[in-house]
Amino acid sequence: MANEFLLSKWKLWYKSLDVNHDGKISIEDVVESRSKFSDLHHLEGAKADQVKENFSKWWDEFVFRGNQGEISLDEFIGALSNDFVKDKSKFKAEMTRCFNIFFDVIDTNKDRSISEDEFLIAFKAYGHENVALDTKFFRAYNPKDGLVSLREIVDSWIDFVTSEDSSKESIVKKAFEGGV
Ligand SMILES: [Ca+2]
Ligand SMILES: [Ca+2]
Repeated sequence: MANEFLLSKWKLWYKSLDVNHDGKISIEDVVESRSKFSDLHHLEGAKADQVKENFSKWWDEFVFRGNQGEISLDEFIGALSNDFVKDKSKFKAEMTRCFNIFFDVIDTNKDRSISEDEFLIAFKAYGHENVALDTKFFRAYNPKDGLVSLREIVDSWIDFVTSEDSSKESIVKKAFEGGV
């Protein structure tokens, strides 16, 4: 069993993926996030199709985890718990892949860093509409010249979903608890 600290972060993660705020994660959240993301980036044609495919694949593999088009909080926590308990280093490797892929999509100009614009668009697309809170979240990474390296952001998320060490400050946890 994962400790309370990690369980509480998985709950925050689940909530953060409920794009349409109806209390559960379903295919509707996938559809809404990918279409908002494409709209906000003004993507059309092949580029929009690519994003659609990337988003769907990511949700299927890392969120639905074998469930069909809907996953409850209990199922989500149960699936993460299982994998975590079975093999922690494999779980960490899987979560590394998860956020490498996620932020690779968010980094639309492919400069291996995340700008405030890219960050705000991503969070808006995922239903986090409070721009002031999203901006505060981004700035907690102490951007240099307006940019945060992909590595730093990805590492903060891997830590968020895998670390049982409650003594370490988590930018992601703090942001979600602050209402992002
Ligand atoms: Ca939902
Ligand atoms: Ca970028």
